[in-house]
Amino acid sequence: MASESSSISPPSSESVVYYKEKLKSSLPRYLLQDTNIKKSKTYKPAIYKSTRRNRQKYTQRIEEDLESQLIVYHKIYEAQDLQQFPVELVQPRENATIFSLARNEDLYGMLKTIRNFEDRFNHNYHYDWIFANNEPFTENFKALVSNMCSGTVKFIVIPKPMWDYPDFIDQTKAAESRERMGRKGVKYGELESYRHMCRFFSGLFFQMDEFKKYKYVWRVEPDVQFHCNMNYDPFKIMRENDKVYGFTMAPLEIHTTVMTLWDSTLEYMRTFPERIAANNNFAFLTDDRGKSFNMCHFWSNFEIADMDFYRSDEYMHFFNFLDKKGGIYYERWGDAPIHSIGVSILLPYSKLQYFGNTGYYHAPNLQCDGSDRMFLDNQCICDPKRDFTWSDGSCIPKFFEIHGSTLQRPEYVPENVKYLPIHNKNLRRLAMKFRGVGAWQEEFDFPYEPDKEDAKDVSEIN
Ligand SMILES: Nc1nc2c(ncn2[C@@H]2O[C@H](COP(=O)(O)OP(=O)(O)O)[C@@H](O)[C@H]2O)c(=O)[nH]1
Ligand SMILES: [Mg+2]
Repeated sequence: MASESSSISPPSSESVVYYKEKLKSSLPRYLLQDTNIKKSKTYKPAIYKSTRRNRQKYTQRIEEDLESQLIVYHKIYEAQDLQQFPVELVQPRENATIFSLARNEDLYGMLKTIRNFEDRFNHNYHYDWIFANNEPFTENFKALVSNMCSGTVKFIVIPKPMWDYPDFIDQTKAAESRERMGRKGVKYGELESYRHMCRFFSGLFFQMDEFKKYKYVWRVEPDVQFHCNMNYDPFKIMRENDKVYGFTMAPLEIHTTVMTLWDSTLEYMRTFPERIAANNNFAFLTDDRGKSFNMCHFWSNFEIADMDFYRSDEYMHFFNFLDKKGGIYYERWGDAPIHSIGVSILLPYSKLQYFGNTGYYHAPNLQCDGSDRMFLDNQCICDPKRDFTWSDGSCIPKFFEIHGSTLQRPEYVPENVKYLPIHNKNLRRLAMKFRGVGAWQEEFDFPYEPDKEDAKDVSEIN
């Protein structure tokens, strides 16, 4: 396989300056529509070209929106404003949407995030933004949020079956487990809603009608921050490089929430070896050749994904298998480990994309890596000393170590930064002893990239 670099090079500063000057002189004006779009004669999408074909298309879109009984707010850009933009600034966009799940009480955290996300990225693209809630959003939420977004905004009430127990779950058992985990102080252990949320993200959201027309989604949570500009379109990176899953950070899962997730994963791999991808990312998930889960997972509060994969038989078969095990409710399996395991065993690792230098922050972790040049070009305001990505508790170094033969880690990362198997005291001791040499990894025959034959071996390991 050809060598590929996973770091993103921002566009030249000349072009950034050019964009900025253009933006200053031609900021788009917009109108905030009220919900009664049927009466509106001025409806136009964010990127509007006044041709007969477009008019027909968008009239049809209004009708579809009304049919689906959604409350839809649209920002209206006047065509002449857009024409002043450099073409690259607004077009072409990728077939993608931003997505936030939020409660009404998340309003101010959401506004803070939107303001920041628009300033750092989306004012260049005006990507659509979908907001979903298990309850109706208040008028106040919709008005303030719409006012902050630069693209078309949609508010969705999640259909009840997508935020409820499936038939096969024993709700008494689930309640007992919540009570027990709550008593033990497991984070979110007592929360029913948290489990519905995890299931919704794991296997459901992309099936909602509103998502069907989009290929890519970028998940953004209330209260997260971006401390660097994104002077490029990550969706474009995904498409041009045929990537399926984009991530920033990879911390360790709380092991008490996934007590049997690994057993179920191995059972899946044993039962359906033909479904396991060659050259996959399995080795990322384990430090002992598959015996145990090392708790490494991509932190899904930042996630850029190709939803065609989520909607595929490959992923849905895997999700349904795990769903039936009941661990989402009887334990507290999160969407982050479920997505991470899914993309790691069902896809070649070359489909996974690390996004560096975003300055992304979700409490308590910060991604603040990058070269000096990137810090300048992207106007980062985070402290690199607080970077979690390449620190001891992070699994990102492991991702690059195990795929080192074909995947170059970013040049700016010092050579002495190594993955430490945090979750396992014995392995950690071994790694500390041989730190910098990588001998502990040889002990376990790394890099380990199981192909279909290897997947069968997993049964022998266990
Ligand atoms: N609508 C709705 N959103 C929720 C609920 N619980 C969590 N969320 C959203 O789900 C995402 C993850 O929840 P969060 O509390 O941040 O969990 P954490 O990131 O794992 O600590 C955030 O976007 C929340 O706004 C809920 O009960 N209803
Ligand atoms: Mg969160």
